[in-house]
Amino acid sequence: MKGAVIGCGFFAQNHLHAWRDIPGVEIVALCDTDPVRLQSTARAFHIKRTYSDAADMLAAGGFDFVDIITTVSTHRLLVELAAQAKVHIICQKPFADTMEDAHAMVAAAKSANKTLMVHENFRWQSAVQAALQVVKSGEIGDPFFGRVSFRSGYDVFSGQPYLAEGQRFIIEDLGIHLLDIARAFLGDVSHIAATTRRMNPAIQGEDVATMLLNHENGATSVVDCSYATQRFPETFPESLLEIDGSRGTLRLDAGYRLSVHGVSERQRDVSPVLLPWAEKPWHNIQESVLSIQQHFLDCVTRGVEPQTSGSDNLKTLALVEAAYTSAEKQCMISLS
Ligand code: NAD
Ligand code: 89V
Repeated sequence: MKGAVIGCGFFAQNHLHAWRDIPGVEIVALCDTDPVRLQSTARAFHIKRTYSDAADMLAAGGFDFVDIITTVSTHRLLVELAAQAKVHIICQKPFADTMEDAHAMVAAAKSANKTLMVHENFRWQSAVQAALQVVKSGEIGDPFFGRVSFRSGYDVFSGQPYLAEGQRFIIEDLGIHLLDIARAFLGDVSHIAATTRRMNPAIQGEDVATMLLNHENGATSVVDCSYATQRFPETFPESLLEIDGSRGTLRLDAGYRLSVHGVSERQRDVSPVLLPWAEKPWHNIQESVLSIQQHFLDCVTRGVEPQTSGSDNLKTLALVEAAYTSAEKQCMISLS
């Protein structure tokens, strides 16, 4: 399978390392509007075809899929161009700025009869997958409560300066991952209520959010995130989990410690592997990039819908929108 990449910035380096690790896939073309990033990435990954215009690259073709690793405002245009070029598409989160754009992208891929997956990688972290396996095995019974928590004081702004500039920050950038994890454990959501706060005066958007979710199956979850939490040891970028079921409980605590109190009581270390190109503390996220890209290729090859397809991601994106509305209006929002 041959692929092309649009966007050679901060996070694209992880995608490119991961593509190189997956047997049977080759990235044959690169595109970035920034010539310096384009050429340095092409040199680092030995990619010969380079383009400053995505339309030119897609017109030239010669690949089966495109990986879009640009920031959100460009996604709709690039996804629609890729759909017109009849290639499969994997697109970074946040998928869209508006629900209208998200629906348009899903429709474009559908009419081209091509796979469209959102690169929603947090559920693919190995520690989260280990916890999901316990719940799916039925060992803790019917889950009725969940907590997904990410609290950190890590400086994300030096690597990703745009995160400090938007009117929206933590729900749109990070909460979106945690809402997707809550959906993976407890299913779709009927109502959400949220509060937000900005603690860091140097940024524009909110850096603290607390969300309460009613799931369609009757379960409740709390999804809380903060980049204003000075803690020791620092847990970036770990998502901590609590799941209570009718027959037991599960905890994913700091330091990747998974505790299960079900049929038996046990604790195990579910730390991610440190891939040769990865570095701590990002190795958790970097490993999940490899896993989600492998999932994308498996689904394209088998012709099945990926877990976080464009159409599935509409539900996560709707939660993000509803969380902001709830925080602004100070009320619970129905998703129906
Ligand atoms: P970045 O700004 O460092 O890189 C984006 C690159 O895209 C830049 O080099 C820019 O020149 C290029 N670009 C922009 N518009 C373009 C266009 N029309 N055609 C070609 N190139 C274009 O951003 P980043 O930090 O790499 O983030 C990219 C995306 O990845 C964001 O949506 C971000 O939310 C997401 N991200 C996801 C994770 C994760 O774990 N899933 C982590 C970090 C970032
Ligand atoms: O995963 C992300 O989207 C990143 C970070 C972990 C910093 O929030 O932007």
